[in-house]
Amino acid sequence: PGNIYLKDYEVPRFLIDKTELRVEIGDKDATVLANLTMRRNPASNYQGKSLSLHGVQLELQQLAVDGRALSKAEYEVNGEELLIHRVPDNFTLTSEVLIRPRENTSLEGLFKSRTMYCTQCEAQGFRKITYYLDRPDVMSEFTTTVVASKSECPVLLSNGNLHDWGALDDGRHWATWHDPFLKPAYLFALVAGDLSLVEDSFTTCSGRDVALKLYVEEKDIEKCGHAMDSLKNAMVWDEEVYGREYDLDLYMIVAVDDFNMGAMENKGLNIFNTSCVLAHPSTTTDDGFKRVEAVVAHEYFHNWSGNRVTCRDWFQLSLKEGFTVFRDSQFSADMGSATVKRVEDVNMLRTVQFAEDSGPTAHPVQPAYYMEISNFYTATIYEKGSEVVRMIHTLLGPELFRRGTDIYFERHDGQAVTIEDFVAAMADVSERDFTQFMNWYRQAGTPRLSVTSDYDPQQQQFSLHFSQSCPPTPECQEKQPYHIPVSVGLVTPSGDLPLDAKGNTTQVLEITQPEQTVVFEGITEAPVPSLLRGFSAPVKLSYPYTLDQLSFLMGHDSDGFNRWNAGQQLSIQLMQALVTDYREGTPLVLDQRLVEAFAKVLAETDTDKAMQALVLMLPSEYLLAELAEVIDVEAIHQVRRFMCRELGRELRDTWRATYLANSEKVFEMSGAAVAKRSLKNLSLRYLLNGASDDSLSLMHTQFMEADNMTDRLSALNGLVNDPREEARPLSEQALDKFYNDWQHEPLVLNQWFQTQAACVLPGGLERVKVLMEHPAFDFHNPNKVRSLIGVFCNSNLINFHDEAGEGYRFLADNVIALDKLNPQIASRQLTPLTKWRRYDLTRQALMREELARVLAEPGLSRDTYEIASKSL
Ligand code: HT7
Ligand code: ZN
Repeated sequence: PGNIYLKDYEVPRFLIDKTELRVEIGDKDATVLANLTMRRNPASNYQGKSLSLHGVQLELQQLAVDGRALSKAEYEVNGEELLIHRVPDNFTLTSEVLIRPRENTSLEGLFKSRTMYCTQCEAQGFRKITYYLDRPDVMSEFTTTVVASKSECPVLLSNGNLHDWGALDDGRHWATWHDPFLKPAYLFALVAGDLSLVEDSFTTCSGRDVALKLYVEEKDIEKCGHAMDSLKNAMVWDEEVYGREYDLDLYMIVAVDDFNMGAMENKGLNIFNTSCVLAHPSTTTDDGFKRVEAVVAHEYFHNWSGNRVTCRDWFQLSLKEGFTVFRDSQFSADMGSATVKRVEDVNMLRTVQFAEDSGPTAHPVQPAYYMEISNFYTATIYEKGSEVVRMIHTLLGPELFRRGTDIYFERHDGQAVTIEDFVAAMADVSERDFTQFMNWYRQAGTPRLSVTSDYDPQQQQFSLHFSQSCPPTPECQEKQPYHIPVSVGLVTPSGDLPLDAKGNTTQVLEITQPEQTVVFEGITEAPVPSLLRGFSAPVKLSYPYTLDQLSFLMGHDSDGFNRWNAGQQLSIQLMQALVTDYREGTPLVLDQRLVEAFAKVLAETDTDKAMQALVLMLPSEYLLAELAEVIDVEAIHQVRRFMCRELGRELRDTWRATYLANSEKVFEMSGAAVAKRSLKNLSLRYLLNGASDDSLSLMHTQFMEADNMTDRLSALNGLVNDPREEARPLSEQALDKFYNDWQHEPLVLNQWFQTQAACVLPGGLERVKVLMEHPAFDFHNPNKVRSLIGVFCNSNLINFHDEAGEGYRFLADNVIALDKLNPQIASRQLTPLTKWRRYDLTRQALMREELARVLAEPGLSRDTYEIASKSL
């Protein structure tokens, strides 16, 4: 397989004004009858007579142009293309194909999940349903008739509004749906199954009533309330913050168990992975609740950023995804704590996206080429894309940014456009030049920003010197400098210094040169600079902070994000020094400054408890790995354990007091209660890490008595990871009890698999292999694969990277097996092996060997081939 290049983009040669589909779902297979009203595209300079359509795994039964059946000589099927040799300028194309949803394990196109039939068409799944121009710049008006057995599939859904329905006399029934909005095929959806309904309604800002319908399996009917509330909150928020009103009379969400991603924003008919829509305190953790809120909002926001204004081609994927992630992060920040949300997002960006950006699959937010588009639903497109939009917001300020989005939506409503169109709207409202800023979209890699400072007491000047660079990435060796908004404050013991006549204490500096100095005048005492407040740009910042300066910022910075960040930098510096000690065989000693800093945070009474918990959480092993020159798995793991143990031991009484003070008798779902639970469970974990005598019984009691999944799972995690001999029977009992109590809840069993897959005690791989044989494990279900294989390989550093290389062999074997069933899931699972260059030479060789074995596999999918070949 070869690459597809952005520079080769051509407008479509033909357009499809109307798409009429009749999908008949039978016992064994389905037939799809398509009537396409087509015409030559006046904007194309193509003069030829032939028409090329996309189609994959379709069994063609009939083909006609303007009602005349075509003879075999008039068309040919070449691989994934149907070529009709001659078509008129305006015509109707009729085709009938046979497809096999029951055998479709790729979960792309039309497939069966448990008792229901459903579709996934983004990015190129529609071509598995019928022959079509399956590209986002071909937008059409869809009318869809779904036919299926009335007893097996009482519910028949598609996009838009229900137009007509009826019964056939053979036990089947039908429903016709019409979507008045033009849309590309990737937003098409169809569902047929036995589903129960939760209904609500929403009155839009202009007074229109919208019916809200959530379709789930009957057993899940009690778990829909949170998604429905989140949807209504998102609808109000988008009206208030972006002026966007919902446009159809109906908004439907369907929950399915087998789904490759989190959810899909099909027009008027979102399809969700059950894990991103169902929530109940007894089965779902607080983090799970937050995820449901965020994903429901994300898919809803796509109705404007993605559906009404869509992408011209898949190189523009971040136009809808980056922007929509930015919108959903603003929403989550408004629904809860903005600083907590920012910390969570930045943690994810630094561990996952920065690692991607420095590896073999690094790509720009607007890639210049790809082999398989499904591989480009990445942290770079989504999270870095969102950071780039956030920087525009920072540079323009909220009012101008809103004017920019208004202009963008107005100008391009009903169109398929580019990232350049989005930025042009921002440039027009602000009269700013975004030429250099476009480097954020076109260059891969994480820029480094080194900062030093000088203070001149005579001149009362404080200077900051900035030096930026960006390491080479596969597509670009020499990087152009970036336009970096750096939000800065100057902190002294008496508070932040005013930086302008208005008394503002934060200023956004615009760094555009490779080397640049900024001088602050009238500075009467030497401040500690608070740099990149709120993480104003996705860069790796370095400043020669002393440990004392970091402790000072932890206590004094007025920017909540930077108070947290100072604590993280303090821990990172100490951990990195201990990693060196560990490698050199020097006994490990914990710096008392960290203990003091932790004690101070624990003593605070006026801080948000969720924030307190985040400050007290040490950087993860994966963050330390990302920062290391060569990843020393053993040293990182042992040092982090050592720090957790020492902090647990030294502050034992405080952890216990904090645990007790934050334990509530009655469960509550408020923000404050969630924050309390996170601080309580963190305290319990430190008690356990410090091996306090009562920690096991506290943990066990919490597990047995918990009335919610957050507390129960937190205790289970603690027990399972406790290295003490006496913990083993308790942990085994707890795992058995958990399984027995929750065996009928697939989503809860995912957590059971995850907990065991992430267990850091020796023997991890053997445990995972045993679990793969467990009757509740299902290789066809992506959630199960992610929970067991994914968690073991991505979140269990010490066990996966065991130096014998068995973990690598296990992953390669599974990728090869998965590739035959579901290439999208297979290629994603391969990610940890692609990072081989970061490890020691022995591990490098073992990882490469496994990658090479995957690559040599005959019949490998384009998805897995792209990742394996680019990594080697
Ligand atoms: N826009 C959706 C992307 C998506 C997807 C992509 C590839 C394969 C399967 C998929 N399911 C959903 C999800 C979103 O970002 O909102
Ligand atoms: Zn999205």
